[in-house]
Amino acid sequence: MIDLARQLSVDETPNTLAELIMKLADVSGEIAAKVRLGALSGVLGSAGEQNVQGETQKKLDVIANDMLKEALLSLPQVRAIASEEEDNVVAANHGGAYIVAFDPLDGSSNIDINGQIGTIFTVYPARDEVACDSSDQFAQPGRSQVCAGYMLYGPSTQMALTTGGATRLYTLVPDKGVYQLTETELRIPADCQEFAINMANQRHWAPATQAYISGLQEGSAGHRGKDFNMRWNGAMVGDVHRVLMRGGIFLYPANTQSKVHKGKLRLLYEANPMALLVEKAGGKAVAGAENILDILPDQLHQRVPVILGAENEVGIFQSLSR
Ligand code: AHM
Ligand code: MG
Repeated sequence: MIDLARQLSVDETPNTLAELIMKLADVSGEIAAKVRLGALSGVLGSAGEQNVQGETQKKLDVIANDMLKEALLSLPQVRAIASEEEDNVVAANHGGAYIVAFDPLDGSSNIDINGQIGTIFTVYPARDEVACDSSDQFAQPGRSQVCAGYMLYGPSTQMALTTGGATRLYTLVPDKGVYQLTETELRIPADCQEFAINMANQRHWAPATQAYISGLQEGSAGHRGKDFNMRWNGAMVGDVHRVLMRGGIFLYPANTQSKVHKGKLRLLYEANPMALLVEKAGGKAVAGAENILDILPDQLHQRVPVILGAENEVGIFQSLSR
């Protein structure tokens, strides 16, 4: 078996980027150990605070954020970081070549029910013409990402990663804290018969989204001429992981509720890294008419609709959005 460090070297990942990825991997091993112990490690429950987006933080949101933040700020190659749990960009080291954004604990509502949760991360080149602590550091389209990935804390801890080439899958050996390569190249079939969406929001969707989902529900009796199944984890990491492993389409579309009229998920540290992983696995990721990776962000915590997965299926949704 090939471990993460060896594979990064085989992939000719620049040393400074490989070190950064190894640091993220090490911290995720420590987070996974806390998650595995659950109530025994005192990490469950609410932290009693709200983040900049008005969401109540769980203890594990704060713990994971602090662990990742401390580890990344210590690296000379990191110029700045952004996190779902930080109001503003945090400056790190002036000479750093990279900026890093992350959702320390995705799927927070699954923490206390022993459900799937994860960490999502992305790395961009630092911008020399911009101050370290400026949000403009991150005003780059998703196509500029040099690396994107997530760790899924499930029955086993796994990391999906692309450094610009294939989307690879690694599995953590818990006792050793080492990730081993377990899938060299994930591929998403172009067609599918499985979708993931929070159906409770149905009445708030745009007419085109309502029509598209109705077509899936009608199945072989409708114009699509085939049956679809539905799965929903409530954690993007879990739902996107399933799409990467066995295909399907995942949707968190725009809806008319005030907070989420542009979608619920955040462009920088949720939509963009997942979109890159999906595209590198042969899939497609759109926000409606446009590809997620082409969007130029105008705010650090900007939200976007996210529709990703099987190329042809996402294409059908996209054609209805035009
Ligand atoms: P989080 O980062 O605070 O956990 O929020 C993001 C999560 C996604 O993982 C998931 O797809 C979505 O929120 C589910 O939200 P909801 O249950 O409100 O539909
Ligand atoms: Mg999240």
